[in-house]
Amino acid sequence: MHYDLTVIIPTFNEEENIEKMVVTVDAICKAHDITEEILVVDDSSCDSTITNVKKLMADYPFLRLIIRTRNPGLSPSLYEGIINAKADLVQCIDCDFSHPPEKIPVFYHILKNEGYDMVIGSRYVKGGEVINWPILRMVLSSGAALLSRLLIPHVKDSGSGFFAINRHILAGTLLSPRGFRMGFEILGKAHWTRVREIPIVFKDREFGQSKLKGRIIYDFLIQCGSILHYNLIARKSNNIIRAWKLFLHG
Ligand SMILES: Nc1nc2c(ncn2[C@@H]2O[C@H](COP(=O)(O)OP(=O)(O)OP(=O)(O)O)[C@@H](O)[C@H]2O)c(=O)[nH]1
Ligand SMILES: [Mg+2]
Repeated sequence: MHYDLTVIIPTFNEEENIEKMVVTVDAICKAHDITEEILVVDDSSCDSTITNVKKLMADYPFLRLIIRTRNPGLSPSLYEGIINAKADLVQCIDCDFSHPPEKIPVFYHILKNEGYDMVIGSRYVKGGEVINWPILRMVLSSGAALLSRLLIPHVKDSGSGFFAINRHILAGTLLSPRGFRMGFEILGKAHWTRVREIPIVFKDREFGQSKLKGRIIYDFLIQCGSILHYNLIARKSNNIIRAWKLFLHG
């Protein structure tokens, strides 16, 4: 079976959202003639997320489930999903409707028809917005975005979990995913040439609990160190220099 796109949905205890998310993603892809695979990557949820996905699989044969038992975490889950995707073009989207699924065809069109390697749903470009976020979340996210821009300055929202890539950019890379910022890991280490940000309106989750923990700040700082090391000491990539050139010269 040929798939145009693999949509990866990472889950941990998303019983209130998963069914609606799968149905919504499928309806949007069908309406735009995109033959999609939906890949749920679950970190051994203890609610009924896994049961709900298994039930849905009877009606959605293109729905797959990976149940992880080791190395839990959002970025490691997304990486496992990307490696196991059946399509070359891959879309990552949170399960809690913070990311607008109706934008998926826009990401797909830009990757497929405009030759970009990576498309990022950005809260921090013109037209992008965050709705209903507690002030602390806003401060932490903006701080991380600023720090990320010291390394990858031409991208404003490298921490967005709503992104799509052409998997060819991962060939020959050695990623070490941790924390919540998988897109930043790809920007720091993979072989991208053309990256585009499109504005999104990010809404706080309505159902279910946040999985964000204080450790995420520690993970982010280690990730910055890892990207710096990969580029400047191990010299396995020159993405930081390329990103600065793009930022300074357009
Ligand atoms: N597989 C897996 N998925 C996770 C993990 N942590 C979070 N997720 C999923 O990743 C997505 C984003 O997690 P959220 O808890 O919504 O994180 P957030 O959007 O930064 O925070 P809130 O929206 O405020 O809850 C959701 O689909 C979660 O179910 C994890 O450890 N493993
Ligand atoms: Mg969320």
